[in-house]
Amino acid sequence: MGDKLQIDLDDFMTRLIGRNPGETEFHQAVHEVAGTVIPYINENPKYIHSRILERMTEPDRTIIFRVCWEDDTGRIHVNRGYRVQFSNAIGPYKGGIRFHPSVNLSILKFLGFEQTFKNSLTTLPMGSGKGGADFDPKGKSEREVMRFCQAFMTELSQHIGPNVDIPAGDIGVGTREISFMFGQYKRLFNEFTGVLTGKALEYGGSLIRKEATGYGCAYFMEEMLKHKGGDLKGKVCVVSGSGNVALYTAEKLIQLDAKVVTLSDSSGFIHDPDGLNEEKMAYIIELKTFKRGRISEYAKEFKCKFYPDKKPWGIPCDLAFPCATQNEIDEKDAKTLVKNGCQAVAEGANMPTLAEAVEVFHDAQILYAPGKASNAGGVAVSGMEMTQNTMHMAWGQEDVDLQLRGIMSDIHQQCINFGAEEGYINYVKGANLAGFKKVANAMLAYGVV
Ligand code: NDP
Ligand code: 2IT
Repeated sequence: MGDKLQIDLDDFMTRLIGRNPGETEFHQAVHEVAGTVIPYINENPKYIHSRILERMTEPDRTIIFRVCWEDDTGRIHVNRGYRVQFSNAIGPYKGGIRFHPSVNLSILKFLGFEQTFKNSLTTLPMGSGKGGADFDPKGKSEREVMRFCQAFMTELSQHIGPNVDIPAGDIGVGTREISFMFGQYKRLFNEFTGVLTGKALEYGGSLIRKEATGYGCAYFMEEMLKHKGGDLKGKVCVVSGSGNVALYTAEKLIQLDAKVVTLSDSSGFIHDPDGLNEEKMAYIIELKTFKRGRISEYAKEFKCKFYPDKKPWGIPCDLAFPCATQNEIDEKDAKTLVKNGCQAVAEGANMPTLAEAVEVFHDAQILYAPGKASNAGGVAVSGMEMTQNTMHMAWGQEDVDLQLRGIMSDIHQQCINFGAEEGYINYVKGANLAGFKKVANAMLAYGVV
């Protein structure tokens, strides 16, 4: 064998960066996981000899394709489509599709890699994947979005299937886009199967899937506070984003008697010191989901302040919920949050907190839940959607919500089991180790494949 009996983090990262030049988001995601699992691997040499970490950081396969479509004026556009099938060690590839101009291979590899651990934590049998395109649905007509989705699915359909790879939504991909893609898959294959999740209720979607990531995020925060003897009642919450995850995080927080005072989009944030309520939520859900408007319109409607081109982390709060995108909390933001008395952070987005900012939270010993734990509710209910599709039946709302709560509580327990330190729960370490162990053991069982 001739291998050294220990893995060194710097050495491992140097080799990973050499093999994947320029993929900075992917490096960032791997570094976070490697930093916590390498000490564990070094205590368990079976994982070293079998090169588990090297294998886990190399996707099973990456598919990159051209997507050609015509806009309403007849102009032809060319976008780049991707599907990164990361790991099917514990189940078929599973993960979202992102349509955003910033999409590139690095971003999709970081998301696919994170998904491996997240899906493992859900307790359900799901492998990991992520896909998308550098297409911007913003400002496009319905028919343009439809034509793009059809063109995208025409190629993607060759590589997915209900037992192979089951995509879902992510940034820029909601029920509308999933519907167009499902329709195209059905047309191409003459098959009605659960090949996508996040479908509308009329054709095989699950109740609570739309709400699941946000609700799960609020439930996870509740679990963290409960473990320390606290609760959500009256807590001032700062939420970023105003998409699928942010809106339903806010909705559940309000239902659980917390006070949500901010939301944002890529043009800035609103601060509503009185807090959002049911009526304001109904307005903003309509504005964002159906009218596809801007968050600044909320400020006009409810006469509160809009801060253009700013992030909400300077607003004093008890709890923070980054729910927009990656790397939205830097070191300075983290210091501001801590200085202003923030007690806990639960990530609705994937990797919204830079490594230096995570260190600030850990140094201040505030509760900090990484997205792979706190936003796993979305993919968990996707897993339930797959089960319902296979059984040709639909579960009721309470049933799905109860299962979602149970899974979030289970993930929290796994974080405690693997992340408890002297007087502090290190949720990053807990989530990474618990997620790693299940996948690694499955890989060991398969031998060298
Ligand atoms: P949506 O497209 O529904 O909403 C995204 C929100 O984030 C919008 O308010 C958008 O503003 C804002 N945003 C996006 N990119 C940027 C940016 N570069 N800078 C500032 N704001 C930005 O996406 P989701 O709510 O589905 O996803 C949000 C996050 O949650 C992502 O990190 C995603 O990976 C993660 N996630 C999603 C899950 C799901 O089930 N959908 C599950 C688990 C995690 P604007 O409209 O102006 O672009
Ligand atoms: O990041 C994520 O977990 C998602 N975008 C949801 C994936 C899914 O398959 O439901």
